[in-house]
Amino acid sequence: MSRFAHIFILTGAGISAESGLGTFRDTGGVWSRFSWEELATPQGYARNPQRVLDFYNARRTNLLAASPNPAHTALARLAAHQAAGGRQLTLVTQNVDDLHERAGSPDVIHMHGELLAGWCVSCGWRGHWAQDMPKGGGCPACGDDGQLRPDVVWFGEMPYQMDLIGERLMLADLFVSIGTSGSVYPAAGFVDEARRLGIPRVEINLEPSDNGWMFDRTHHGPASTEVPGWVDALIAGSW
Ligand code: BJW
Repeated sequence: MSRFAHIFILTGAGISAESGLGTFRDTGGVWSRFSWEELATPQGYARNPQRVLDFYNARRTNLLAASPNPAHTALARLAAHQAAGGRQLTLVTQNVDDLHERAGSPDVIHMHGELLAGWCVSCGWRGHWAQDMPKGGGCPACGDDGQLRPDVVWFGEMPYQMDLIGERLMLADLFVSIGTSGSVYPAAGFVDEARRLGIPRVEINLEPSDNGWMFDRTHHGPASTEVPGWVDALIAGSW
């Protein structure tokens, strides 16, 4: 049985890499092929909405064809184990995909938004959006006057649910980071906050991340094998 009352897990693009969704900063990653300034900032969207919508329409199509891998499934199993023992697991993801939910994880906190959600910059409507996003119109609330954008968090925008995330981190007794380079703030600062709070810290990543030295324990390798192995060990009473 897990010895932890409240496990806080932060995931990044690396956990979905083996599901066929690209990471951002690895060799051949999304930001080596596309300009983040043009595609992931409000200024880039204002300059050329169609270019941004095309980029996210293609990524939405890829996501709909992808499936959760054993790392997603293992975290859902761990959440069920924690709940069965009256303990807690907070899962915060930087990913805009829905693979944690499809694997069965409950209450996922998407701090960088969701690819399968739209936001009308004209009237403020937000909701589920699984098809291509058109330029001009298309908003279910304000119709032709609307202009939809993906409900994702771009550079310079405030990540979602930061107050809730801060509260959950304060209550945690284990911090785990999986598949993130640790280079985008504020998520990159969570491990330092956990360190300040005296919470034990585990990193699972293909290779040491930018802030890998801040972790007490590290597991280096592909998430699809490292995460299930670590979950088995945790449930057996280790960490
Ligand atoms: C595997 C694997 C396998 C591979 N198995 N592992 C200067 C200093 C400090 C901060 C700033 C600064 N200048 C600007 C800032 C702020 C800025 C920022 O941090 N910039 C940095 C780049 C410097 N941050 C922001 O603007 C954020 N907002 C903000 O700060 O508001 C103010 C605020 C302050 C304080 C509190 C609250 C608010 C917003 C950031 C928004 C990021 N948006 C994106 C795009 C989302 C939509 C989309 O998907 O298109 O989010 S960018 C992109 O990066 C995406 C990701 O969620 C995010 C993090 O990437 P991630 O997940 O770490 O991926 P990678 O590719 O970097 O790493 C993958 C890892 O996996 C690697 O380590 C691999 O080794 C590993 N891996 N295969 C296991 N099989």
